[in-house]
Amino acid sequence: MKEIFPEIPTIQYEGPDTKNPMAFRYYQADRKVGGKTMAEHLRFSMVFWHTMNGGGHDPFGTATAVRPWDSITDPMELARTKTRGIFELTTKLTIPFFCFHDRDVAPDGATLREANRNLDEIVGFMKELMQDYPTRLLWGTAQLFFHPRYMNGAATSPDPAIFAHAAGQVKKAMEVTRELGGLNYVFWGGREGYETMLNTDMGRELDNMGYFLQMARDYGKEIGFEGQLLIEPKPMEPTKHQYDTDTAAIWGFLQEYGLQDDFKLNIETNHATLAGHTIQHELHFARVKGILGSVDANQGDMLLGWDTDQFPTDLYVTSSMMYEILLNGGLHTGGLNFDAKVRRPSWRVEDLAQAHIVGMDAFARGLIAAQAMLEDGELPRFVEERYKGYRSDMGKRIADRSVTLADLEAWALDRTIDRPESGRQEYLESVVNRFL
Ligand code: XUL
Ligand code: CO
Repeated sequence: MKEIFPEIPTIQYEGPDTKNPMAFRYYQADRKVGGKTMAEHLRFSMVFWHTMNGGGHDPFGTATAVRPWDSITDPMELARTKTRGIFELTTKLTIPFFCFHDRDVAPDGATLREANRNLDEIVGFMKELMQDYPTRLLWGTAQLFFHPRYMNGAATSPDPAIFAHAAGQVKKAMEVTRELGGLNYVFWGGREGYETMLNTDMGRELDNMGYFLQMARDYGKEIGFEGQLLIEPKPMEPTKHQYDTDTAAIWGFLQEYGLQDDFKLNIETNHATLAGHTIQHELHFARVKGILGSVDANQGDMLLGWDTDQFPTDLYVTSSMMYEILLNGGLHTGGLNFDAKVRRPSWRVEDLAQAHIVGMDAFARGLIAAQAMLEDGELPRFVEERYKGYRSDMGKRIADRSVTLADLEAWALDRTIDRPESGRQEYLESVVNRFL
């Protein structure tokens, strides 16, 4: 078969001193870190939408990227070529997984039936490619935000015809994800939110979204989909306010609609920062609640207030992420999915490969650093020690939930209480820097 990306070689590990931009400096798939290989820890994934479809468009300009399929005009031939492209590129980069939205792999249709027919053809082709390439499906999802019908959301649209269309679309997307052996299925409410309170019945919209997800959960069970269902938080963009704002908001939503046993979260770095959190905050919250499912790995620009979806290169951030992931016992069925796009001026195919390489190396270094922090033990010990009061005396009784306000008042009435131990943040930051 003729290569689609002849300019991209199979990427190999050459070590930290290499000057070769088409080699890994830190990512060594079979290197063991704390008992598991890097490949087992990191479970990288490539996205179809940015990597195959992204052209570098922005609100001020058309595509800048030069791609091998630029001269293809037939939509199905184009879809097949890009599909072959993602299998080839993941394999050359030794990325084991990919992710897609239904409408970014196959052309839409005038009706749902027509769109399903296009999707079936591409899914059949993906199944053939899976025989020749090692690439597997991390997750599938339905794209419920591009077509004008979804301008007010899908499950939260004021129009029931649109709710129904979206439900049919999700049903099909779940079926093909199962057919392809997908390990997870993602719900990101593209426009599940509102632009103005003046025209919005928020209570109804939230209830509809809860019902929509209950139906999807039940249908997954009905068809024997064994993958993990994931919701992806994002506070804004494209709508002004999105209901799946952050991990804490989704945690509450899952409880209210009885979804807490069936859903986990797909947490994205740039979405965390848009919500005013660090990604470590989001991963930590999900971890302690038992709902850390998977990660969309990218980074934003701290000077820009939108979802820039840059490739992750910040070692301080990747270390903090891997720290939480190690404490979570790994990502299980999830992965580190590069939901990231190259910058508009990075128009070459080589830039696509190099963007993934730097991202993979950044997480390999983050993993090494996080494992070293945990083995050293000073950081976890500090936290353990900070709460030691809850292991004895009055603290233990509070921890055992065996006191009343009156008991505590009696205990506190005649004691002089000054201040707790120093938090020592600056010192702890110096400990982190020892490992970077
Ligand atoms: C959008 C985003 C989506 C989801 C999948 O910001 O992250 O691409 O990951 O729908
Ligand atoms: Co994402």
